[in-house]
Amino acid sequence: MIQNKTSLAIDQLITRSKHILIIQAENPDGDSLGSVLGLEQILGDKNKEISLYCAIDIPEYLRYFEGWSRVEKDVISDFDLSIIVDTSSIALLQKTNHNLLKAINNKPLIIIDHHQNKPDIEAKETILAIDPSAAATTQIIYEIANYLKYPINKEAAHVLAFGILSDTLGLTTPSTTSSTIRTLASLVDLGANLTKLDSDRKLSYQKSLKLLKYKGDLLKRIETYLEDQIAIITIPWSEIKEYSPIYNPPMLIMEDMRLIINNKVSIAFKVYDDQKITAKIRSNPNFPYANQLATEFGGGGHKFASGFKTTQYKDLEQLKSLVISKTQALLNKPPVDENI
Ligand SMILES: [Mn+2]
Repeated sequence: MIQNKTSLAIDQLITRSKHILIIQAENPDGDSLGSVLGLEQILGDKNKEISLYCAIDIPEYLRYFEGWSRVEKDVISDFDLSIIVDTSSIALLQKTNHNLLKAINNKPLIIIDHHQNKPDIEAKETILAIDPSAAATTQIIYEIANYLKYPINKEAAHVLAFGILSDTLGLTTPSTTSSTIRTLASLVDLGANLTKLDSDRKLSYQKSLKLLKYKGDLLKRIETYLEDQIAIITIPWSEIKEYSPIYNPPMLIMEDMRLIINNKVSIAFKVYDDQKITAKIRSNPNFPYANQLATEFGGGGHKFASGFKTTQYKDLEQLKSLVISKTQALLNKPPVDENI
């Protein structure tokens, strides 16, 4: 829970501000988008002028969600308060315009976040509203608005619910608590439409017939090694040229590869025409070494999602056998019990 005095301090800053800039970090997701759109509604109803900023484009998979296009990359400077949502780490604001960062530093700042890390963003006057026990930033926004008796209109309730469902994968992650569910229940009372959220999300899965047939080709080409523990797909340059502008080919089948019985790690190679080869690595919870594997080849990432790029290999077969042997070494590490 956010302390009452924090909410009251937030209220004071908002009351004395006219133009508020709301910022997402460089990894926008459903929760951060729901947070900015929810705040846009709630603070808009308090007669504030609102601008939404994100240094990078909102990813395609979120664009079915109405309102995403109001998030801008343009830098504004005439705001008098900024609010950063869903991160408190400066490492996620590296692409943010330098002048904008300076302006943020010189004005009051509110950070609303639910991540565990130690906050390292600081401005002239900073209020931290951070609660790692919350399953989503939108949950915290609801709690603050509710405490301050700020009206939460139907649209706000809908987008805040979207944030919760998105970060909790539909209330199924270990971060989901009874208070997450109570918040969602209140948002439903206020007009969030869960049926619409789900049908909109399913619409975003629609693909052209051409892409669906191409996915069929890719499925047939999956190779597996070491009793299906490793699954590999290779995308040649001709297909990168043809399909990448409409869809990133590995994303068509990597989830299916992970569902192969015994699979621990899935790798998609893209082979370019200039000796560049990229690898996207996704692993299951029993193989939390995706980043270690990528690091061996000059890349990086997270325990279950990583990647690398190389120009050192003339042919893919050489790289592939090296990747397989490095993976085998990691497979031989003692088993770990990992929570996701
Ligand atoms: Mn979040």
